[in-house]
Amino acid sequence: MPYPKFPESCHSALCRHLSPELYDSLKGRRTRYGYTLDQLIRSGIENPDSSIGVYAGDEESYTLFAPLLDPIIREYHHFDPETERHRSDMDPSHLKIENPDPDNRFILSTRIRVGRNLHCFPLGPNLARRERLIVKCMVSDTLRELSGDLAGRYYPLVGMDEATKTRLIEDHFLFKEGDRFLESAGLNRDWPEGRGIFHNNDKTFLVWVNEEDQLRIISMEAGGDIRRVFTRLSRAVGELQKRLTFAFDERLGYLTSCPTNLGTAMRASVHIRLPRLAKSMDRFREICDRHELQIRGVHGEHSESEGGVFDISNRRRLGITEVEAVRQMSQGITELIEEETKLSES
Ligand code: ADP
Ligand code: IOM
Repeated sequence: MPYPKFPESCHSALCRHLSPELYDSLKGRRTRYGYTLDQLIRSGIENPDSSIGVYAGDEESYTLFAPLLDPIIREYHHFDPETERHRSDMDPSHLKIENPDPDNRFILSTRIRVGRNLHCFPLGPNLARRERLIVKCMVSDTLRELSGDLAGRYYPLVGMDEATKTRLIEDHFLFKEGDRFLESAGLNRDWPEGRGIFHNNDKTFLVWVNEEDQLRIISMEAGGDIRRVFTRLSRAVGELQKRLTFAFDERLGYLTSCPTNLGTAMRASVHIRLPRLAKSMDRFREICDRHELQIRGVHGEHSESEGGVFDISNRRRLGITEVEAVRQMSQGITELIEEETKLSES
């Protein structure tokens, strides 16, 4: 393939960092699992409105294609992969925060997820059909061993009726189907085979299997008790990591298919109602930028806000511990609530 043409309107990290010279120097490379530059960048080329536009196919992609990926990682996470090392801390006793909205006036729900992939397998974009099924069996068998409040059931997507699927998606429990960014990255191959969702009775602990990452481990509940959601997540991840070996790199932390998720692979978010700030977007963005928070719509990435409700989460995931990322999110949310309250009184 020749050097790709990006439209004028394209602002993705890919189009800003891939020069014709860099493309030529990397185009002949192939990882041991056979992943190429063209596969790595396909999503960003087919979807010029991507924010990033690259997906790694395996652990080695992060070293073999480092001349493209390192600058993207540096820019997104403010972390230098050449000189720094990631640190992890999921110990809830280190998280000293209060519920920013104890009267439930603003926060509808809190959700914290981490992405994980199994060591010794390629990442999702480069996973063969048989490997995906093995991953599914390993993960669902492991989940069956959980007990107490983490015990639940695995529901395969194959055979799930449309009404159940739609309800789970609308209630924010299940991933959407047919995401074009993932489609171009090869993440939707053989859909829906090998995909599914595990959840406990209360739907406060969930695991997505074989979506953008092989596992998305999720803790969520109504309201703003961020610490309780984090504590449950930390316990669940601890139980799973006793039984499964996750892809991890000393430098880059947990390895994920999208470089925005490296490190903690954690996105801690609240769904929050901020109708007045929604009318002062400059002020809203300024507060979020200062706290390194990302604004998404109510149906996740690439969706719009509805009724003044936003999904606000930590933006950085690498070079920051899990505890620090949650604390940062909580502090930003506290300031957003203060500002919304001021606007309603003025
Ligand atoms: P991810 O966080 O897994 O990268 P998305 O941004 O696509 O992916 O979000 C996945 C789903 O989780 C969406 O349905 C989204 O609305 C839901 N979600 C995210 N944050 C919250 C929250 N705080 N409360 C309830 N649902 C949430
Ligand atoms: N994580 C991924 N879905 N995203 C950053 C896609 C993109 O817009 O590049």
